[in-house]
Amino acid sequence: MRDGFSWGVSTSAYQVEGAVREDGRGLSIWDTFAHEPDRIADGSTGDVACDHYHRYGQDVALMADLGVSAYRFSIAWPRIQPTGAGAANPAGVAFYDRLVDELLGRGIDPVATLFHWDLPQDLQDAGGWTARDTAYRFADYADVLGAALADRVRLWITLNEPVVHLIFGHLWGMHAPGLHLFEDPFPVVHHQLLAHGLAAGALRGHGPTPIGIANNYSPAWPVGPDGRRDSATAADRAAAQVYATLQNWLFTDPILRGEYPAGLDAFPGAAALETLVRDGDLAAIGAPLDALGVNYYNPTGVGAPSHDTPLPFDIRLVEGYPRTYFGWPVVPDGLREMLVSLRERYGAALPPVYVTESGCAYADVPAATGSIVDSERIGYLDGHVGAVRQAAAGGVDVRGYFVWSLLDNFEWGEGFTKRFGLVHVDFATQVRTPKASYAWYRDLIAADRAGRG
Ligand code: IFM
Repeated sequence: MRDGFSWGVSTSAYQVEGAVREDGRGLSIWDTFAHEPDRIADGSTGDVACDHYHRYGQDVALMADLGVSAYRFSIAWPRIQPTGAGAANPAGVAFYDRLVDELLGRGIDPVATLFHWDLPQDLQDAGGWTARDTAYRFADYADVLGAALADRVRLWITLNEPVVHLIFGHLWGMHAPGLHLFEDPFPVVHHQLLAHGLAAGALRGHGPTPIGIANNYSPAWPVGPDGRRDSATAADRAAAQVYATLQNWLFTDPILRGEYPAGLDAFPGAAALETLVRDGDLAAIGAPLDALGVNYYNPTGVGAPSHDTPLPFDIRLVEGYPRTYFGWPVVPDGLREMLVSLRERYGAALPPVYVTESGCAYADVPAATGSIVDSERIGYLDGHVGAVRQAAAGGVDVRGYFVWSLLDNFEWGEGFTKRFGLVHVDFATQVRTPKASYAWYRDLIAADRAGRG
């Protein structure tokens, strides 16, 4: 990445690309899942999404006008290897070649995520992340990408939010692949981590491009049944610690400390790690990393389990804060708190941090004039940029901030009902309309650049 602070925007392949049956792309678990009845709130799929596959030139122009210095996108594994193994599909690689060249031509650093949840369906049919072989397949895929793009990508992100893929995809079944592995989740944990480690090793063979991983981090706040912190009991506080272990440390300790966190015996199936972890795994997973991606949206309210649940905690709504259209509490200081917690836990082992996702969903209904005045989003982003500045002033080495998202897009199980973009997308016409927050972010970036001289 270039020197100085990176201002960016983020998207992911299945959420924006569309063109799911073009140029030899194979099926992913999200193609399968979204086409099943009752999986997606509005019955939509990512078949077309924002049609970014065809309109990427227009979208990069929007980024250039915004003034961002970096764009974080993800690569659809089934475009590169339609079945998740074997030779690269040249037409799939060519799309990312074109995208990367377009970005560089506009002075924007390409930040490429290798996996943002769209596993090739054939790999899922062979066990998906429950199978150790998927980690080896991922390393081969990384090797293909390294050979094709390492000369131009400025930062690699191996996995996006493995903890969300675990919880939503493999425990609660609300995301693809729709599983409920409450009794035996640790193969999905360890094989994702191993995939990260092996892929990082493969990418290193293609040159010095920095490598990181992005997780979803959230301060675990003990709250009582009324959602208030001051009514939390000792049992709620203990449950919050267990939750923090799952959400924040499970996928980070092995990478930055070379070991799994203490306290995993609170979770069913943790004993399986004894056989899952083979010689050399932790060394591969814990190899030095160049960057940590922090995706932050809100703190999580946690209480002691109050009903029959396979998990050792209850998730509770945090009360006392405004909420986004998603119902998530707006707590900018939670981002500062999380960044400081990471620095305190990992000390010198914490690599430079990039806030790789920060954003919010609001209704964003266009006015009669067509304009979209998303003042709440501006307030949200302003608060979170402020939190980053405070964390940096407090000594956390934060090198970038990426808004989720450039465009309104396919929000997984919520379909198109939740809009996160700085740019409004009319999904019937594909017309893009920058919102007021786009102009606000453009001005912020310009002012920051001017200030830095
Ligand atoms: O849209 C998602 C993204 O894919 C991963 N992080 C959270 C975002 C908002 O839910």
